[in-house]
Amino acid sequence: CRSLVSVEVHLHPDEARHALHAEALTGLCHRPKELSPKWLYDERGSQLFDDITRLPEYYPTRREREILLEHAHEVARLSGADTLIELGSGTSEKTRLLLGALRRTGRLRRFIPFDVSEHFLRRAAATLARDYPGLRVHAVVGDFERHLAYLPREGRRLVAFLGGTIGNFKPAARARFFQEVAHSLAPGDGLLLGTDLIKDRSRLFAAYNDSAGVTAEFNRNVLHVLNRELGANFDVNAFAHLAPFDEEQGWIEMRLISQRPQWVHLPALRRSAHFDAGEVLRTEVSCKFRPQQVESELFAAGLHLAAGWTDRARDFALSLAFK
Ligand code: AVJ
Repeated sequence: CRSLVSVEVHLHPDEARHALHAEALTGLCHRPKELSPKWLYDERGSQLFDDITRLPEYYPTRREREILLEHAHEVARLSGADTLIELGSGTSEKTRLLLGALRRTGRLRRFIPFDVSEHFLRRAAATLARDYPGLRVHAVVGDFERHLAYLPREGRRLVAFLGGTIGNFKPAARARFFQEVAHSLAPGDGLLLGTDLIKDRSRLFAAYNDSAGVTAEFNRNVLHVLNRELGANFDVNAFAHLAPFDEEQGWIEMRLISQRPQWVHLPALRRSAHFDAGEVLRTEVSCKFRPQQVESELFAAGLHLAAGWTDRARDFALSLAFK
């Protein structure tokens, strides 16, 4: 029998390495020094993030699952979709809630996981094809900031962007991203968006500064990535983790703080970077939203909110919008 799994690659490993070089170069010259959060997710980083999702303080994953458990069937019904596209498919359990609900409408035909990691995609695609007989799984390897135009065009599509990952975009990049999603959708296609909501500051803080120190390990792991990929010599233990909430920007900001003055050598970039004592390297922003803000930002991109749900604690929101 013919396999129902296929893989399409738009982002090759050498290209990803080149992007890391370029971004590290600009980011380490930037004031404050800054790195893109996508470099947090090598194999160990992905494992650490998985551990984070089970921490008592880290509520977003549980809240989003709670919303999906309760409302996936409405999402499926309202979307009328036969094709589920998942951007950044790091969430196979939530994927299954959506696939199950779509299958029960009797329309589901295709699942298109879209992710930067070919290795991860191949594994996930094979498992899902096995567990959903008849489902065509077409994995697309790409960067959702650059390759959305390559998304397959056939079928009535529902694009899911879950987990609050949209929070990693700063406002300008977020507006660009919504516009690109809108551009790649046809009338009737939908976007299902997960956003973390503004809440009590102490709970926000605790979620990103957990007492077991897993988030700190996750954050510092990016220095291991730079050591390996750029031949750098970061002294990982000379950087402390802190993730405060920036009231003005409305985002949690993950920082690595140099504990002493130090030089770091980056042979692959042919340069060295100096860190003052107390100097900050920003590794991620994670924006927190008001529900009204999500609706108006989607609207500005030409996407119309059809329904929105939150969990009982109003910690997290799922929004369903159509073009
Ligand atoms: C995967 C981007 C949604 O912002 O909450 C978790 C990543 N960073 N703890 C988030 C993260 C620190 C997470 N996202």
